Amino acid sequence: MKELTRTECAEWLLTRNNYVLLSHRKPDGDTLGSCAALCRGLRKLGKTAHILENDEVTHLLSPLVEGLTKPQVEEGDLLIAVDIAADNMLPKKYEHLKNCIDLRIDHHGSGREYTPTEHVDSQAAACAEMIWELLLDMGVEPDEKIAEAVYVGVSTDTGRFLYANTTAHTFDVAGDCAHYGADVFEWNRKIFDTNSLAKLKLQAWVVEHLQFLCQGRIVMCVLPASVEEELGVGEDDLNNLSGFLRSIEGVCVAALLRNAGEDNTKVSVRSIPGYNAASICEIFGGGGHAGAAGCSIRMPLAEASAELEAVLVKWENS
Ligand SMILES: [Mn+2]
Repeated sequence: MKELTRTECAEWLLTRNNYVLLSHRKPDGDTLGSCAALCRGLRKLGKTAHILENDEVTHLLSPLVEGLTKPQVEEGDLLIAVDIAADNMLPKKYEHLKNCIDLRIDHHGSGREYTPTEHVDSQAAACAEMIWELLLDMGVEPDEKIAEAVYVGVSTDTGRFLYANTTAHTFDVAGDCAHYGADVFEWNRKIFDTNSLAKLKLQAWVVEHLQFLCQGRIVMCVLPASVEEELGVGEDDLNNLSGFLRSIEGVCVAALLRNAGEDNTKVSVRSIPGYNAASICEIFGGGGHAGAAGCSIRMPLAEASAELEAVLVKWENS
């Protein structure tokens, strides 16, 4: 595997053609914003570039990739994975492509190598931050659409500049995006200041049904599938629900438990600095980051909850 610096990556892209960009499963603002900005930038340079259609793009983010996609790979296309940490993050539909990807551009330091060439910067808060620099290196004059796509990537991967990954450089890139005409207010409103009613009802339910442990330093909530159904919540509404629990004053560790099939429970853990969510999830064979991690417990919801509670209390007291 060959690692490329930014300059080498710019050179790699400038000397080739016919690019197909891949986003990850459950595509977020960063993978789609990065794909959109790179695709537009390459087109500005006279290259042929497309984003491979991803069935899971939500209606909120679909405007980013509008007019840039194509349904399948053609002979002679060069495949680039954008913001995809490991080949198991590829959309199911594109699993057959996993050995054909030419380049990975990514900011996941924990990523697994699966391409012959990669450009990875684990210091970047968002992949879109890397794309912005890469485009400038290639001599692309950013336009409003590119700026908007990069802004969506940078703002979403930093939780609107709240997470610990946010650096001065992240703000610089976001500032540049505003300078080049990104409609920052409109995207912020759409992405961060709009909730479905179902999501707010879910948050209300969670507040009524949570359970504090260890004098309120730990909070747990067990969310049965029947409640999800009753409230009519979708995957988008469940996004970062454990982060919502973590935001309660005094809470150091928050855990949300959900049904994942009859005898399986999905656990999502969030923690503040000084507490390691990943080390809790590793006990159950899961993993993630210090602040955000997940695991599955092969037990029905109630049993898994009792098991996790015992582990959390023991862990907090050790
Ligand atoms: Mn990302």
